[in-house]
Amino acid sequence: MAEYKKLSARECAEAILKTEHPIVIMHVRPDGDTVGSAASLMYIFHKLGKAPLWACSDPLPERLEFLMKDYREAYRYEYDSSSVVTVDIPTKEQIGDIYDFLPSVSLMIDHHEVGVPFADNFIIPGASSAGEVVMLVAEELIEMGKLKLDEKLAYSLYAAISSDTGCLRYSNTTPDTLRRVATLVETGIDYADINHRLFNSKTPRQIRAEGFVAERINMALSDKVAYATVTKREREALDVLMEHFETAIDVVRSVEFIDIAFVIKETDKGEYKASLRSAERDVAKICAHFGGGGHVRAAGCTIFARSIDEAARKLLLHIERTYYSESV
Ligand SMILES: [Mn+2]
Repeated sequence: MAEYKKLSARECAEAILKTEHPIVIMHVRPDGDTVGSAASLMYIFHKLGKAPLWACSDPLPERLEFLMKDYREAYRYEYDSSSVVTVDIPTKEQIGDIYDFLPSVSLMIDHHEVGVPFADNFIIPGASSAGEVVMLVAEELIEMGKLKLDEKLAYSLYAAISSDTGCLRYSNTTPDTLRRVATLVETGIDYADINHRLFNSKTPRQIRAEGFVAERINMALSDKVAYATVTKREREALDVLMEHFETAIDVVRSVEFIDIAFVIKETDKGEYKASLRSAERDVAKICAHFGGGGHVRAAGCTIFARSIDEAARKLLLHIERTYYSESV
């Protein structure tokens, strides 16, 4: 097994200065953190006189396109001559289908607690967001006199941090996060507009997906768990895509007094993908049992089962065994 170097913020900044022809990679099913962080890196590379490109295995959701509009996506034929930098990606599987076409990864920047490094890396496990980790690197470049924090950089960094902290509401928001955000806000960014785009502004299909899930909330394990399931057929009947269900988990998690919320969706390939959230329990641990992962409070996994109901039963059973067995 190859040994990868753990870099300090300064070493990561130096690696970025040395990178020629960077291609910035976002994770599958891109969220606001990976896109905002990638946009920040694109901006940094531009300012350093490089000509960065970006790539992602999945299309960017419409609501996040505004973050990347000034930057160019790589064509496949450009991959080979590029240095690969990944952001917000804990394992190479999370790179998705394009992994096979990319040259070996030269640098990874991340914040996941659990992962399998696949390149020299700068990882701050438990940091609020990849955006905050990118900001640490930006701070080094600023100190080295190579970069200035201006409104445009602050805009995408703020978007990344705000996205993964649920608008600075979740427990991953530390005093340091807030101090960094204060620095970003001082540049004059319209943070209210960013938050509106990230959290309040939804497409009609996204709202339809949320409404569908809201009507199908089930309670289990003495009302400590709330969940909903969506089959491929139900999704098609609603004329919505997987990506439109991204925020549906927030509807389920808003049920009062619960410990854990989850949504299981059947993909086009007939796999059962679960998203879990909790304010109290370690759901990354639950997901790890099924070969998935994520964060303590927000994680996901794919459950092997013959039907979506069986997938839900398997997940409930494992949650029960892990957290509620004494009370049953
Ligand atoms: Mn993230």
